[in-house]
Amino acid sequence: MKFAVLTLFPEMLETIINTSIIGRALSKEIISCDIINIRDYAFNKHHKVDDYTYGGGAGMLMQAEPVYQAYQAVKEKIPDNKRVVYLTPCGKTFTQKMAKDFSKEDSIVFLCGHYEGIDERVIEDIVTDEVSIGDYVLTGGELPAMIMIDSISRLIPGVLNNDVSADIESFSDNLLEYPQYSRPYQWMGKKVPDILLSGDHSKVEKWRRRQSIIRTYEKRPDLLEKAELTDEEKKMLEE
Ligand code: 6GU
Repeated sequence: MKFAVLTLFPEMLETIINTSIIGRALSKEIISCDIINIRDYAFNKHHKVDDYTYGGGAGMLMQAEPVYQAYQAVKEKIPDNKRVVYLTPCGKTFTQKMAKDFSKEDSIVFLCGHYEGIDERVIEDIVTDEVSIGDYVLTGGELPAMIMIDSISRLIPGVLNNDVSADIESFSDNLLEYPQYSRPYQWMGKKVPDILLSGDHSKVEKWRRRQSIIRTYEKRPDLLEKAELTDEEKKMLEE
């Protein structure tokens, strides 16, 4: 997977590319991440990238031309790129299903807006997907881009240590993950549920599934509507 990020604040992206699992995936070259400073493509005297909005109103807008030129530079490096994601509160809310779909692409370009946004004409010209990460307002698209890179990367084979775990966790089946325990067996007077020590793998799996369903019912009942439950499991919740 090749990621590219068009931004006015390239230093914001450093935390994700230098750290932990994503940093390791980059050094293993399973993924790559090219950070492009849009200001480097403002070919005017003061590298100006923003201006007032036509029609008036508070704040500055990112101008079309530097964004367009920055994207042309990306296209030279990734000529077959198909997805340009503009991070905006006006976009479709990001979900695990979207992360899974994006993880099948060969490359994704992220466009991060700042100030009051970006001139609509360049959005119409280059953007294929508008994505939001939730119903609240941030100062720019960099954190949302990092969130998308993180959640997409962990679905790419080889990024996580164990290939199986990416898909069995919360949300892939619209259920929250079951509780987990490590040593010691007893901590602050609380013991690990005995079934987890029984060595009976099928009993453990049944217990975990039940815990997932109960948790989802208690913490995120909205998710349960989309979960596929057996008749027996539905009956359990009615009791
Ligand atoms: Cl993608 N951008 C900004 N600026 N704010 C947001 C967002 C994106 N998603 C939620 N809030």
